[in-house]
Amino acid sequence: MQEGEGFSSQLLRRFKSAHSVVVLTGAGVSAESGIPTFRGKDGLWKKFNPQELATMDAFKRDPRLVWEWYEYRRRLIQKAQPNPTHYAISDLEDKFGEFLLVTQNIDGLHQRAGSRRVVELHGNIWRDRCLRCGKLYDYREIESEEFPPKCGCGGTLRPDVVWFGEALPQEALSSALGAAQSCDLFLSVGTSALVQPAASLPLLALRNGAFVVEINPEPTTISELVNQSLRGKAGEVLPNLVGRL
Ligand code: BJW
Ligand code: ZN
Repeated sequence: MQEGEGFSSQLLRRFKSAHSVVVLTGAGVSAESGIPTFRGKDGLWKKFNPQELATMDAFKRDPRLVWEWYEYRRRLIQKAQPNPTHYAISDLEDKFGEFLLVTQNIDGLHQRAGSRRVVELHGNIWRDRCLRCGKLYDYREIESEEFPPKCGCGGTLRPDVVWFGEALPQEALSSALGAAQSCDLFLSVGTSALVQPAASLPLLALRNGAFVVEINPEPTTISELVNQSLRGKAGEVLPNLVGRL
């Protein structure tokens, strides 16, 4: 286990020789931008019950409540700026022949930091989808005066994010699975690795011979399984590591 400056020579060697790299990110990456994580001591879900808010059943039962929760989170995200971790990941992209950023985050901060090859596993909070016809809307272009807003077809709009019990976007998931299977270096940053199927990606990479590195201030379900678990805040560890490459 290394922190800050003290990266092992094996770790640096693996990074320097890697050709194909996958980075998986979770809410911890945006924590240093002021966006609360889901679980953990300051997690969103200490205050809000996910079963009441992040499921289709909840939305059917009380769409206004769920919309208000997303409106609250959009306000938080709108005020937030990408942090040094987002920029370090964007810099990493240029250093390798093959690179894929797989994010569970719905906040769009990676793209704002310049990342281009990004797969969003759990959707994006700035997009809405009609429950009736499936039409996608940029949140900022919604003209409906109703709340919750309606599509031109009369259907109710929902945030285009993935709730519990829902399938992940097929193309995003298959790109992520393919990249995890064929990469030689896999970096898991700021995720508790509790939510499936994203949580299986580092293990899939490991099984296929990749060197797997985790960055997290707390131990997670995969810490004991990966090749190196770097215990620290992503914003302190990752820019430092990228600066050494
Ligand atoms: C730092 C830091 C710093 C802090 N630096 N780090 C039993 C077994 C297996 C699976 C299941 C099961 N029961 C149910 C399931 C399935 C379920 C699941 O996995 N549940 C588990 C909780 C058990 N999964 C699903 O339902 C998925 N769909 C599915 O399985 O479909 C099957 C299907 C197939 C075909 C047809 C139909 C269905 C969907 C999962 C969707 C998850 N959605 C959410 C909400 C998105 C929208 C929204 O934001 O509102 O996604 S849940 C929430 O968790 C969100 C996140 O993306 C996701 C992951 O959380 P993440 O990112 O790891 O955050 P945290 O808070 O957990 O962790 C933060 C970490 O950061 C911590 O470790 C901190 O220490 C660390 N940290 N500061 C670095 N500065
Ligand atoms: Zn519609």
